[in-house]
Amino acid sequence: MRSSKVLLVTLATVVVLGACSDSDGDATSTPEVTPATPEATADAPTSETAAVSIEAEAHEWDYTPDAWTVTAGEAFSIEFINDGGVEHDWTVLKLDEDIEKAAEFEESMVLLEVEEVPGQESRTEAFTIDEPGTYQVICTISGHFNSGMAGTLTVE
Ligand SMILES: [Cu+2]
Repeated sequence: MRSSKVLLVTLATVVVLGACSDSDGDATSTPEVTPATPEATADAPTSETAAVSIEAEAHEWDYTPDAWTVTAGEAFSIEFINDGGVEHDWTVLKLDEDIEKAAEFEESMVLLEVEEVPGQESRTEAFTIDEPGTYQVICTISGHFNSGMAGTLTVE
């Protein structure tokens, strides 16, 4: 009994010592391997999320720019920057749902939207529109469309 315990302790010591000298030997090669992995994984999400990025800056009472173009069936990301002092949104209406005054607007006309962003804040979202066409973009916050917050999203 006693002699086998001693043997076990001795074996464990050899394993620990062996592990120590092993990791010391690998120490020089480990840093070379590590940087390659983050680079490889960083590339993958970028190509997945959106090939095209557009930007819309909101002010009282317009967007800059007020016309954007994206590709049908391909994801795009929209960076919506509210440079104004009150909340604004960026709402794309369904094809052929163009309105001429805010009173015509109904929630059922909405294809997609970057919902209300407070003044001096921004948000980036990604969308995909499959059907080519010319889509009307409006700010749905009361009074804003009538004051001129509208634009055009061309999907081609
Ligand atoms: Cu607005």
